[in-house]
Amino acid sequence: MKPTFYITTPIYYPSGKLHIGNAYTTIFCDALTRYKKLNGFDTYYLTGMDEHGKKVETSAIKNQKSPQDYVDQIAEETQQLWALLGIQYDDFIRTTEKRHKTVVQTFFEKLVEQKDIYLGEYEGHYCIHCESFFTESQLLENNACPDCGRETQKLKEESYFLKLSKYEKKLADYIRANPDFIQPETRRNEVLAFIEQGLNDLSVSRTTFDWGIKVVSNPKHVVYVWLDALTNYISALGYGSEDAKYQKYWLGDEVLHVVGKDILRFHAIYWPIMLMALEIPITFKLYAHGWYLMKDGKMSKSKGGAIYPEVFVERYGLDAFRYYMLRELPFGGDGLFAPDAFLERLNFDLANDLGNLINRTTAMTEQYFKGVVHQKNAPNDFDFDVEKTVVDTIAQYHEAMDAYHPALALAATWRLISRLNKYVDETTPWVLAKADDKAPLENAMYHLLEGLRIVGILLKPIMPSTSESMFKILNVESSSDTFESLIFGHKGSYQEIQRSIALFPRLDIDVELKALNSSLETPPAPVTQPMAPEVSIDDFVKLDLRVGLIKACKKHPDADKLLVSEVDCGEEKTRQIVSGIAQHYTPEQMVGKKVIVVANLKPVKLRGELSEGMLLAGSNEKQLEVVSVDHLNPGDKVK
Ligand code: ME8
Repeated sequence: MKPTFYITTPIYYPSGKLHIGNAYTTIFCDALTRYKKLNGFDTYYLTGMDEHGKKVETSAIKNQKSPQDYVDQIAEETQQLWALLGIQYDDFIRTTEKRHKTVVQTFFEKLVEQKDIYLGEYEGHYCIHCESFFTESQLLENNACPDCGRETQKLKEESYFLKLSKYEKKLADYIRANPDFIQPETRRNEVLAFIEQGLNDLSVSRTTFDWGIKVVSNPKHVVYVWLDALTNYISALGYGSEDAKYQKYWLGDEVLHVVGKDILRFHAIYWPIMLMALEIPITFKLYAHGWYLMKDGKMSKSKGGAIYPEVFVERYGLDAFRYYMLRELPFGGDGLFAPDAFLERLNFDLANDLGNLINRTTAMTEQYFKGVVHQKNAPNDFDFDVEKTVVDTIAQYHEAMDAYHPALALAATWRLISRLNKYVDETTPWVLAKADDKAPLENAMYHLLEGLRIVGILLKPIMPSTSESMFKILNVESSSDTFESLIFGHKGSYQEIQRSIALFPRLDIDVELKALNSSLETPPAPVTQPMAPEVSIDDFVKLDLRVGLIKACKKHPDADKLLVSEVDCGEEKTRQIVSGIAQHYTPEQMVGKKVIVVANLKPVKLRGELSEGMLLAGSNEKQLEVVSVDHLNPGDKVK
């Protein structure tokens, strides 16, 4: 039976469009999954969305959508992005799915029953962005969040607590006894130091909003979004119901959670303690990677000002982007994502080193041997070193990939590529071609072709379509493109080599930099902007649009961005409509306006206030304007 490998990304918040930082984690996991598969593992790759919590609710309101519609849209866009990036995941879990909610509710009740979760009261500063409470002493100046620097809100609420303190010693012992549980080691030390300061019990429910999973025995509480989210790693495997996947993969051979350094504590402390309390085996290892930074600092989904993958993939191809992403970030550390460095890597590593080697080798094979080359016993002084470099590279590559370190695996592969380029200069095939005896020339060409075949195999997990093109050009049959065939000399001869088209054309850096900078400066389209799919007139007439007169308007008691209006739509009673326009209009400016109302929209509660319809408004990056009319009367139909 094949050994199993279960790998997970964090589940992403749909608080905005996903950027290259999120793409990094997902490509990283994709490359490791492909590697393990090629290495004979039965793999299972899970990713998904973390769809509950105040932050998501706030983003939905900003986009004038119900939370469910909003998360549905982002989940779809995210899956489109993963398709664009060639991500081969096996499951995409969304925390709003029933299969997930049931498991979270069962866990919560079990922990309440066994008194690992108890009811108390919480007073503290809450950061909506990080979905975390902080004590006064943890805050930065002006009550700012110590993790993200945003303003926190003071909250006091009844809350359930998870008894972290009860498990703190057991967890520290576990981490010490399992040195490879948290990687890299610096992160492990950070976690141990944090535990040694003593763990406060964790507030694990909220009563101030309701976009979350309800606590069954006390439904005015929703489960804290992190407790909810962490459970995805086993709810997706059918834990507690049809659990064949749980048995196979969670209790299997290798389980890896890949996370960014900012969410280490949640995965290294809360998650294992939850599992300990639930008596579920801790089978996973945790790898915390660093961050891609921009020249002016951190990237943020909700604040905007991030870099998005689409520009790079569309202009330079997917493999160039995957290569850069996995090559540039050091193990566990941060790295800079800079367009000029990206372009230089494309020119040096891909066009010069790899592209040139392929072009030179195939052109010479065609010119000297009409595309047919056999292994020849006509050694030269440089063969041994090339063959040794192949063996060393393969070993270093496996070692690096097994240690979850694709950047090192790529560095090793590029050492082989450089060695092969040097071999061309050393053997000077164009000089050998002048001799009558063609065996030494054929031997040199064979070394280059075999070297390229090996490079093609090593690139499979990271640059899958490049290796596919290389195999087409070199006419490598499928039995010679596997990990088992990573042996110099495995393929005895080459036939019908195609002269390659340039896989990675050399770029004019100045021209590209200008083009890139201008497309990066264009702010990304807000999620509501792309043109929606075509609808028929039958769909359109389903909307009942009416003129509404704003009779009264006030600020929402619990949300700075919302106004609550009383609107006369020509009916017996006025309607209450909540709109996300408070940053653009005062309540006084709204009263007396005749607006356009979507009158047959299903009522929803927005932060506890009923909203029976929606006002039409147009907006761009800078402003928002409510659509209004002058001469029509309340209740008039708009078509
Ligand atoms: O944290 N470079 O979701 P999220 C590299 N929902 N990685 C980055 C990055 C950057 N610039 N910016 C963000 C959450 N990330 C939770 C997870 S899991 C049970 C719940 C990484 O969408 C970040 O480190 O805010 C994290 O690992 C991931 O993107 C998701 O972030």
